[in-house]
Amino acid sequence: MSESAVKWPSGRGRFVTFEGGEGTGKSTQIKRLADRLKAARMRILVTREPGGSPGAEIMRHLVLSGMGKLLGPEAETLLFAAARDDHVHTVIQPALNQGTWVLCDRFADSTRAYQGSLGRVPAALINAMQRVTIGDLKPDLTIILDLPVEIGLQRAAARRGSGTPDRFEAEKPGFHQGLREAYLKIAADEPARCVLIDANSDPDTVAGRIWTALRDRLLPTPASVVSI
Ligand code: T5A
Repeated sequence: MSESAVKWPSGRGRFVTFEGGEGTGKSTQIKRLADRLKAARMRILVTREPGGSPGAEIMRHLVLSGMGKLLGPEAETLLFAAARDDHVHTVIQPALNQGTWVLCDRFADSTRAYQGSLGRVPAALINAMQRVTIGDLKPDLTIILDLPVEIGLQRAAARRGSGTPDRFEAEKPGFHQGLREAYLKIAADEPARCVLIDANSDPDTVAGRIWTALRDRLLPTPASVVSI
């Protein structure tokens, strides 16, 4: 089905998040999806976490430089939460209210996977922070890109070149394997919201899988198709 044959839902925008381990191709695929949706004359906002608003970008620098790690897992999680609070209230929610579709590179599942499953921050604390930062806001669709850890890390290293690995890229291979498993569990626990995408193919093939998932999940009825 071409984009021109689709009657896109109107009203509030849709919130689509991309998740996965390091180097799984989130940024690459968000850009491709945004280009395709823009070609269909959709209003699209591409954003990211940590970051996405001026205040949250400052927090991004703190956590990715490793300064947050020095404070311990709970405090580091609070930094991510503070960044998310600003991002949700100043950028994501207003855009959705105006009918813009928001494509976000990482969101609350990253906190569950990185800080919850691997950092051992208690779920009760993460849930409490989530109530404050995002309230009832939930992604309409979460694309989880799945890739063997060694391939993701190779891709991330190739992209980085001679640059220094950030705070999470520098973690040991066991951390990244645990991360992959945490995401597989999130996908299995919430199948209505999450789609697991095999990211171990060329970018065009992965983009095709994502497009199919988006079409099936967010344009589910034949009534969405306009004859041309
Ligand atoms: N974090 C974040 C938390 O701990 N808690 C939180 O709550 C949040 C929100 C953010 C870090 O913060 C942590 C998680 C992260 O460690 P980041 O710099 O934003 O860090 O980086 P990541 O989100 O991890 O993303 P990456 O930059 O590692 O990679 P992407 O976006 O998944 O991958 P991408 O698209 O940049 O691709 C990587 C390389 O692979 C190539 C690309 O060209 C690029 O060179 N590539 C492919 N090559 C072959 N085949 C394909 N299909 C390819 N797709 C892409």
